[in-house]
Amino acid sequence: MAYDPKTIEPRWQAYWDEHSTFRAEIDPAKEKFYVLDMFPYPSGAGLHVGHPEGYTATDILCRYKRMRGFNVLHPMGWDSYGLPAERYAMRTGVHPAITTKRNIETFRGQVKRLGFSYDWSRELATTDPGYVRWTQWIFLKLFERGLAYQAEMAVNWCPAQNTVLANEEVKDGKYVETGDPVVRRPMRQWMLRITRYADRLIDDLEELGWPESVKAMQRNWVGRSEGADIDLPIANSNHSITVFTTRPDTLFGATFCILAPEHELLASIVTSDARAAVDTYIDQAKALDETVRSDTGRKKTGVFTGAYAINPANGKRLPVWVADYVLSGYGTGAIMAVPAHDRRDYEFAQTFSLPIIKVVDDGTGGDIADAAYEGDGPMVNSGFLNGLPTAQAKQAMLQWLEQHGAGHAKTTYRLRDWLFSRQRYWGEPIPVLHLADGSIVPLPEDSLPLLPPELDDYKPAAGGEPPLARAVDWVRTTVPGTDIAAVRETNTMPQWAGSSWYFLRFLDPHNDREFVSTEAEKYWMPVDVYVGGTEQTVLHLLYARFWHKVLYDIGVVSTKEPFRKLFNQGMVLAFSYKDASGRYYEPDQVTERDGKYFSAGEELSSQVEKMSKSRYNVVNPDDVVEEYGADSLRLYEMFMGPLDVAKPWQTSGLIGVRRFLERAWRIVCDDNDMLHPLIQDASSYPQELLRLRHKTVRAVTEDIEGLRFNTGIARLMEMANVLTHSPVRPREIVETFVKLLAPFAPHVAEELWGKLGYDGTLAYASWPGFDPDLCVDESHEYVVQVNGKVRHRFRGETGLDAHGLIVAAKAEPEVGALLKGRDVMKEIAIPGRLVNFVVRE
Ligand code: ANZ
Repeated sequence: MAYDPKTIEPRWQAYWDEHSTFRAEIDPAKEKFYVLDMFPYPSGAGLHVGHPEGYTATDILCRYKRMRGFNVLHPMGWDSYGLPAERYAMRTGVHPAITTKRNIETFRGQVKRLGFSYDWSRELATTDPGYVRWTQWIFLKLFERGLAYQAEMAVNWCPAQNTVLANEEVKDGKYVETGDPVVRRPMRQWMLRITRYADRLIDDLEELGWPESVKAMQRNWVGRSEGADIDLPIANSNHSITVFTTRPDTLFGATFCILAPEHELLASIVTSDARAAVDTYIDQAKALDETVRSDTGRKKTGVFTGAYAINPANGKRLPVWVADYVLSGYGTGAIMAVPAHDRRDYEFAQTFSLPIIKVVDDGTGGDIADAAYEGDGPMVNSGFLNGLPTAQAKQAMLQWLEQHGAGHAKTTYRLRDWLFSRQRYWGEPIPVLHLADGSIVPLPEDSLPLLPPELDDYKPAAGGEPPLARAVDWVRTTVPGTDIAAVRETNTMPQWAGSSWYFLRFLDPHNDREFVSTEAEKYWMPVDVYVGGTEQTVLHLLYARFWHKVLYDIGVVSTKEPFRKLFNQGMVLAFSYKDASGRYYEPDQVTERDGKYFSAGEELSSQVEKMSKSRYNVVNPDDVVEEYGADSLRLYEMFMGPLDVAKPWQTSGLIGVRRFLERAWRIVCDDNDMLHPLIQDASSYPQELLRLRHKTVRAVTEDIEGLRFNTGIARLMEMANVLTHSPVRPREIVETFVKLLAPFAPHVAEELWGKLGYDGTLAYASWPGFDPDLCVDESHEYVVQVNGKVRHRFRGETGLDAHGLIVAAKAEPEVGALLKGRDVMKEIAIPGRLVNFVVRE
């Protein structure tokens, strides 16, 4: 008989279930705390040890907060629309709803076996009809407000998958999931006007407790640039080109202009001599991907159009070129080139021997630029701007442009509207009807949800017709309440839709009148802590914040931002083994000798990589639970290292945490699993133990608050070691230890709580406090002298160094009074003994 997770863990999980221990109810008398995990896509592969990393972290925080008296909301659900279920259906004919249901059951079972304190009464899946209804409702609200519209768009079309892809699904001209080539092609699409929220998506980041790096990624994605649109007339024509620049101050330094190859004015301004060369160039450029075109390392190419633009500031003629590094989708698709102060323009000018005129003083003197100087400085060679610093020169030029009708201030964004339609089966149908006259009728709210129709064949049709178009009887319908013929929209929403608002549905998951009650929303929002991986979070956060702001504008949510604090967990990696040819080996084919790895005599290299089936390095949490128990898995997930860094899984580490739990068990129970004799009388505790108790409580409390779980566990291990070897076991200290352990390893803690004589769960037992005076190590008496005379004595931490001792002495109010208004010339500290302040007499 001893610590036996196999019997305790299922028992406590059943207890929590039966007693709804973690059910959260609105309670205005209590302070709320909403902790959210990024909910998983329930893939066929099941849970991966990466998932419980974040889930354990949030669970520790939740269990701790409950013990501190907070009303904690901690829900879990499933992001269950998505392409893998649809692909599986194409291969096997099994309906995605069936696969999804099966996968959710697997996931739920796996998650439950880890003992997380979720309020399972709030479980939801984005594919639930009751959920789809409100996702579609949000779409109707977007449509009503003009935030959803149709457009003929050049889209990323993947011929192999017969589908359109979002920009973020395409990298280097390939579909990131499959590697299939992607081409550009115009098609009718649904778009969401996220660009209208660009400023708020940047400005409202200010108030958030997010990692600076994540905020920076949000800012970059929106990409706000403040500058000007400037009009340059084309010589001998009545055309003019408008350029966008962030540096209107440098207008006097413009020596040529460039149009993007797609620019519509090209056809009208190119001279007949230049036409052939320009056309050839345009054809070449069209074949190139934008990421290639904007690669700064690429050699600059371009062709002169034969046309000249007039610089409005000084009347100079600027040759107009066409070059592919100017993109058609950004700004106006045309630039004024200032080679002295823009690196790309500099290279271009060098390549084609175009003039370079310095207009910002870089402080080196001289007029020749050997490289583009992109910094600020006083203006030179710039007429009325001369001598002005950059910021003022920008203002002065803007004013001049407006007065002369030659331009105006302009803010440009990198953000594009959100391409919101997909030609897929397993997604929320877009809830609108098309009439014969081309008009669009939104479905009435009370007809929602509109679920995808039954189909036998889920493949998109060639040419991009969505699979839903095959359900002819479903497509052909009438406008509800009338006999006007209509056809349904056959595009579906992207997977991002369901995950853009699930944190709101968790607040009131069974409400069938409104998507969240005002009472629940007001009480629970915002999410206090949101934890998830870094992959794909830039867009998820952007989309969720956008929808949230729209909902805020319609008055159904009361906070501008949904997630107050955000934390990204690092990836769980694993060792893999491969031979010189790159072939991977399963771990049980590998043997280790002297730190080297072999398989059948051949030496293998070992590396730490992302887990994947093909590398044979995936760890299944079920196996770990089976062998070591859920509490060990939880502890190990947290003990591997700081939460936010990537770290390799090492099964040997599990043995260590399992031993720690056995030791914890033995602190409370004897060999017969009976409670050890504990001493009750606090006055007979050894001081050392008492101090250890207070120090550990403080450290563990601070570590949990700061999400530094690895160091918190290390403190618990130290405490366990001392208690194990201690000849006496004071009850209060042992109970404190069990409480501190509870958030990390809840099953064993519950069991030990019972052994200590308590009934029921310790989930709401009060978190132990600490006395700061007892958190210092053994204290020691120090002497304070002023000019060599003893003036004060105080108790401080043992072993302070000279600096620490001076700081501690000055912190004494009496010392403050002694030194007040006096000129301290020297501070002399003798560690272990005294501080002498030498003051002017
Ligand atoms: C003149 C100039 C002078 C510029 C100078 C920069 C430095 P961000 O900050 O990324 O918004 N630009 C404008 N439209 C472009 C397009 N469609 N394709 C490629 N480049 C474009 O960059 C704005 C700057 O990028 C603009 O300011 C313009 O070059 C260029 F000393 O205009 B600048």
